[in-house]
Amino acid sequence: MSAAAAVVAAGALVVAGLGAHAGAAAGSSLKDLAEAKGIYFGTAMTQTDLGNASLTAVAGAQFDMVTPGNEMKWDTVEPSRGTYNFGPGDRIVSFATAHGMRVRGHNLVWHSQLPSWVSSLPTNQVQAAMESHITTTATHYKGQLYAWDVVNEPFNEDGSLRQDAFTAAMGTGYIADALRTAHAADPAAKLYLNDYNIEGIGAKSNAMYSLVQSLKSQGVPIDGVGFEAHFIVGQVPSTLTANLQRFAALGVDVAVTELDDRIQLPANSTALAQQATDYSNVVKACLAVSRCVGVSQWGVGDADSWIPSAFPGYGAATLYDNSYQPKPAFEATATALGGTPGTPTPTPTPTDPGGASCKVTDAVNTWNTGLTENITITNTGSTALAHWALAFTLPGGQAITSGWNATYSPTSGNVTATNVSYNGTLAAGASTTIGFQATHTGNAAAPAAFALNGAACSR
Ligand code: 9MR
Repeated sequence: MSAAAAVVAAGALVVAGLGAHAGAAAGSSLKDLAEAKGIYFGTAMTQTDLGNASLTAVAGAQFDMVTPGNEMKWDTVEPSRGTYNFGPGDRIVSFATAHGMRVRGHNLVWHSQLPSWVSSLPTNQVQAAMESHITTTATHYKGQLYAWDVVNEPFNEDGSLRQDAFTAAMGTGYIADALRTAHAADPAAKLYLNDYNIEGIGAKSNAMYSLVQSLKSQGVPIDGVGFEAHFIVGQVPSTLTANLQRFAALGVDVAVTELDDRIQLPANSTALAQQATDYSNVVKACLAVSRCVGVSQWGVGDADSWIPSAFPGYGAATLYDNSYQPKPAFEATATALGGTPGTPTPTPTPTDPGGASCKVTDAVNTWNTGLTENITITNTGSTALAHWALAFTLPGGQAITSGWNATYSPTSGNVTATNVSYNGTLAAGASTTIGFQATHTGNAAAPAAFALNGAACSR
């Protein structure tokens, strides 16, 4: 990497010395390169990620699509029947909006991360519960999402339909019903079926293919198929492009939705080089299929990946290492997207709190068991915010009991205060004041680690 050409400071790409390589390619971000090719390049992000300034700097600079890792799943959104919790998902949408990213909703119907009340319902109540969950959730996010994974992971490895509460109640028909219900609630969102181990041609992808063919022939609203792409290094299926192509030929979009490429730890340079080839091959497969709309990786960096906990001994599965430095796969991805080989990859640095685009002043009033806290947030950046989310950490023993001018979730620990309808817009230089009342058990100190839309705030 040559020091002269490109660095990322505080999440913004600064390109210098382009010379003969001027244009979209040299030193460009993944999203710029992808957009120049007519696709997106995305990542999964969780609510916890929003408080990590290094991560959000990379995410905001490099990706133009966000999939909430967990925040729109049934167990988060409707933990008990008819009780909805959109705060976590809303915070992901706010971050995305503030950074010019689109959002893939994930997901409406899935056998996993399904609250137990659903699987405990009498069979004849499951359809109504599914339809209300879909209608309420898709209506809440109407107009805010690019796409929904309406049904997630419906198949077993042999291509048989996975047996769950939904098949028990409705048989295969639950899939068409879910798609129609989602379409009625948000006609503009692209509606997807999403699964893993369907990237190459085989029994499972054949089953998905037949299902999509049948749904299309019945006029069921289906717009796309998501290929998760949780790969093992060196094992990207050779039939990937042909498989994406045959689905596209059915008249649906295709997308790589959860790309990662796991390596047995410790990752050596041979494995990292193979991973670079793998990422490059996946991007090339998408670019080769005109209805492939984009590629998303699952987690911003290796430290955020689900792999080490799900596959002990494996990891290093993403484009960025544990310190958010780009790995060989990053440059290979940029090159596959049309970047100039050998040009420096942007080196993200954690957001410098001194360069943060926000300032917080706060005042606490305390009594023996309680306190009130008023917080004034100033947007010290140069662009207006359309939505904001202020993350902070409450001292141990404090629990918020009520608040004003923001919604607070959760009520202790790492809290996020999200704008309400009347104060979401925060012009450059503008301030807004919010507050809350909390109980405490002896420590009435002010919160710490304020961050606005992921950028650390000065105080
Ligand atoms: O990334 C998600 C992780 O945080 C959860 O623990 C896990 C639980 O199932 O789900 C992960 O995301 C999954 C996604 O929703 C669907 N495809 C497989 C992903 C990895 O498990």
